[in-house]
Amino acid sequence: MSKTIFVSNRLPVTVSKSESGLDYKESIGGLATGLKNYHEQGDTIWAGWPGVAKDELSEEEVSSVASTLKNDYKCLAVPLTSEDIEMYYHGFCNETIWPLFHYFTSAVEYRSKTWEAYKRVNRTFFEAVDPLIEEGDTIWIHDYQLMLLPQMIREKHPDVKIGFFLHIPFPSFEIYRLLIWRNELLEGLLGANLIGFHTYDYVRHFLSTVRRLLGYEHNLYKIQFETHLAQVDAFPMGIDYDYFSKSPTEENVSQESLDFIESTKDLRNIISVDRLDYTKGIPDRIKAFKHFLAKYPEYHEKVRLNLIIAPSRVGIEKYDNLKREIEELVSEVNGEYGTFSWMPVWFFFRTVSQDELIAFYRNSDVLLVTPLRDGMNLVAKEYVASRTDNKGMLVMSETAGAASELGEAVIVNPNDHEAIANGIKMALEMPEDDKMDRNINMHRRLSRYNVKFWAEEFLNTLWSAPEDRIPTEPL
Ligand code: ADQ
Repeated sequence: MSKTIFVSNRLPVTVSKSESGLDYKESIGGLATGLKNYHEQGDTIWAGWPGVAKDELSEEEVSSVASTLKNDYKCLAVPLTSEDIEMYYHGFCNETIWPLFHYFTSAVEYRSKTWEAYKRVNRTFFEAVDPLIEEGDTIWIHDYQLMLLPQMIREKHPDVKIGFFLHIPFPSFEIYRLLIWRNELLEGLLGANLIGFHTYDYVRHFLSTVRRLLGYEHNLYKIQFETHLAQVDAFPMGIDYDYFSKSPTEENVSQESLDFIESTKDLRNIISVDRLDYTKGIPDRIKAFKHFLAKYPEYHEKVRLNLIIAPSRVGIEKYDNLKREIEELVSEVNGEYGTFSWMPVWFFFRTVSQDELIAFYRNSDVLLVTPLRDGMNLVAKEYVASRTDNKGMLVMSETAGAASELGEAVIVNPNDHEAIANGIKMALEMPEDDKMDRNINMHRRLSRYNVKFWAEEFLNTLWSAPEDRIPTEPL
């Protein structure tokens, strides 16, 4: 019987090693939730790196991790060394692809050593999944860490269905062309039968890049590549709407959070939730909030910005510097505008549970999410879904993929502090019936196009993707 193999850099479960032994923690978050149903019920296996380097484990531990993941989680551990993680993940993935695809061209490092590591680790993933692949199987590969894998699999297994989904933006041709290894990555992707992006803009960018760099035209989003057709389309990722729109059970929310929420009841609350990343536009957001306080003094002592930022890529200089910059900006605003009884910005540097997040979302009048670039941005969708009373308002930047689906939000340019300040005011002062209308429309869309819909749409399209040549004259 045919099976489905999911492949992503990380598994839906993270293994860590402490003095008390090996610990297994299930990941929450979009991808794990979206594929959960398929993974639990179907004939599936999920391949990825378990989160702990091979050389940090004894031989016994390596085999114990492999068998626990296989038997208890239906996962295949792809063993990576600390050197792999350093050169491939921290190196090529996060110093080259991540900044380039988010339009941070001056931050991009072009190092042939990390490129070699990227190729080597994609090959390691191939060697790990290769023995599992049988005729009739489906393979769904995720994200920018594994862009060479589709073609590697295609070469050895020309008849299996291969899907690829990119979770980050695909940049315009003028940006993408800067990459030294641009053709290799495109050819790697074109090994897939179906290549999915969050938005039609990314689809357009990809198609025009393929045409201009490789000379392949598309016919109705289908590209004839070597002996197969690669279909390209947009699949905007949704959220687990039912989860976010249900009431959190009080026992899942810590007393500390409940007390904090209670203490802000008399204020208008603005919330921001992000992973620490320079693409998320956090410093500009704080500066814009400062501008809001300068421009609208009637809001002094009445409003608060709560920043909840999850630690990410810890120990990397750029990220450590960003944290420091945020801390300095927060104290600057608080020093300048705070009073003995009011602190305008609260900064929490931690990951909170999903139920706590829902409790924070529900207590907030505004979600301020202003990434400079973001493939989608699920936080925006989670906030709207959580405020089932339709009394919140989303202020979001136009450069997040989610902006093309949530047009009823207050949409701003994330570099324009004046526009963000005015957007905050507009959201805080929006008449209730206007807010209600906008939110109802967004709820309708989010509940229908949820994460399960996303996964089903992608897989159904992959299963029905045509395999043969396009039956037309050459273009
Ligand atoms: P991310 O860059 O991680 O994802 P996002 O889509 O916002 O960005 O997802 C973040 C997830 O982490 C959300 O589910 C959010 O609730 C959670 N989260 C963030 N901060 C948190 C905190 N402090 N505590 C707890 N949870 C927190 C990448 C791309 C995005 C794309 C997704 C999915 O960069 O553009 O939307 O993949 O494809």
